[in-house]
Amino acid sequence: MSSRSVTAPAPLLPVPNPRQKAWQEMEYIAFAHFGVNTFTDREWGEGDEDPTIFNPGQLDARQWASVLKEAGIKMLILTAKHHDGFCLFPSRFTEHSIQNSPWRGGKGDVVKEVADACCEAGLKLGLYLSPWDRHEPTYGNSLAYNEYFKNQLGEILTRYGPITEVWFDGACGEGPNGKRQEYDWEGFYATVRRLQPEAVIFGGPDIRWVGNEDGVARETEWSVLPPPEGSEDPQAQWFPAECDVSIRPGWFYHAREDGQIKSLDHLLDVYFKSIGRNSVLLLNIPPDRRGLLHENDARRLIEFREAVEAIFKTDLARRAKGEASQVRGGSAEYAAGRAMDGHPDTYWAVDDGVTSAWLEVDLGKEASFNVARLEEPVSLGQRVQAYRIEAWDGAAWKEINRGTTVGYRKLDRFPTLTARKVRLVIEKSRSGPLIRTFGLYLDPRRKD
Ligand code: FUL
Repeated sequence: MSSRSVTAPAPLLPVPNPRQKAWQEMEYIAFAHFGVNTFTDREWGEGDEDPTIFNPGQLDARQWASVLKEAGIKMLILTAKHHDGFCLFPSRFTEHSIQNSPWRGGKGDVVKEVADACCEAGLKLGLYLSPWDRHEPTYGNSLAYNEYFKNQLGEILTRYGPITEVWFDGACGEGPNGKRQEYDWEGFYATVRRLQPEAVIFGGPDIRWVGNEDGVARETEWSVLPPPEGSEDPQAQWFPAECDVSIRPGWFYHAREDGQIKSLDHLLDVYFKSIGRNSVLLLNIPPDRRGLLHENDARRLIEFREAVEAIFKTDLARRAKGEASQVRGGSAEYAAGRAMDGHPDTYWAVDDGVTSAWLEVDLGKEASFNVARLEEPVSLGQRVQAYRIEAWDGAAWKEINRGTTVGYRKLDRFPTLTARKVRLVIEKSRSGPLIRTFGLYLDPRRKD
C-alpha cells in the first residue's frame, strides 16, 4: 500500500497545549531560592526582617546563568517573593523590598539582572511569587490582599520580557489563629494569561506538583488526568507533573550545608525518576550570601551533566533494523524503524483498534546494555498503559523489564545484559500505540 493512502493517527484527547509542549521539551530546569532568608539563615522568614540585611556584595547573575547553561539547564525560576513578602524587585506596593536594602544603593533590581543574564545566555526565565505573605498587612483581608497580589503579578509580568513559567506555591503556615486569606485563584490565573499568554502556570491549570520534594515521580505517571471530582467538564485534562527538589537539604543557602550537596549517584537517581518518568526536573541551586552560585554546587552540576551525557552517548539501537507485529496501513512512513531513526517527529504506528503489538530490534551484533529509553509522540496523546521489554537469549525471549506508562519519556534501568535482538511488547494501550523512540544504552557506572 502506498503511504499516500494511509491516514495519520488521530490525536487521542487530551493533548498538551503549545505552552505545555514547549515546557515538557525543556526537560531540565532550575530554581533559585534567594532573598532575606539567605541572610537570616532561615527557610521560612516571618516578614519582620530588616531589609538592610539583604546585601549580596558580589551578586553576579551572569555567573548563575553561565553555570546553569553549562549544566544543560534550560530555564531558571527565581523567587521574586517568598513567604516573608520581601521582594527582589522594586515594588510600588510595599516597602519590604530591595529598595530599602543597601544593595546597589537601593536602586538595584535582582529580577532584572537575572532576567537580562538569562536572556543573554539563552535561558528561559520563570518567576515564583508566593501567595502566602507574612509581611503584607492586608494579608487575611481577602479582597485587599488579592488586589495587592494581582498588582505585584502585574509588576513582575510586564517588566522583564517573556516569562515562561509562573510558579504558585501552595504553602501556607498560618495556624488555627492565623489570618485566613481566600485567594482569588481564578483572578491570579487570568492576570497571568492576560499579561504573559505563553507562560505555563505551575500550581494552576497547566502544570501540577508531583506531590513530594524529592524530585521523584511515580512509576506510573500519567499526563492525562480524569476531570476533578464534581467538575462539570467531563473531559480528561492534560496535566503533567513537575518534580522539584533542592541540590542541598534546604531551599535557601546555608553555609552549614556546603558539605551536604546531593551526591552524583543521588542526582542520577533523581534524573531517572523524574525526567525518566514522564516529568520535568526542577532542581534548586540556591545562590549564597555573596550573590553567587557556590563552587561546590557548580562542580556537582557539571559532574551530573557529564555523567548523563556518558550514559546517553551511544544509542545501540540507533538505525538498527526493526520489525513489528503490525505497521499502520503497511506504510513505510510508520514502519518499526521509525522508532530507531533518532528523528523526534517520526514514529512507529499501528492500525486504529490495535492495542497490543510488538516491535523487534536487531542490533546487528551482540551488544551490552542496561538502560532502555521509550518515548511516545505526546502531541497525539499519551497511550501506553503496560509494556515489557524482552531479549532473545538464543532460544527464547526472556523478560528484562516491565513497565506501565511511557509518555514523553520513560527510562528503565536493569542489570547489564548482552543480546543481539530485543523486543518491546506493548500489552495494553488506550488506543493504537505510537512509539517515537526505542533506545538502548550502556550506563558505564553500573557494576552488575
Ligand atoms: C514550598 C515552600 O514552602 C518552600 O519554602 C519552597 O519554596 C518550596 C519550593 O515550596 O512549598
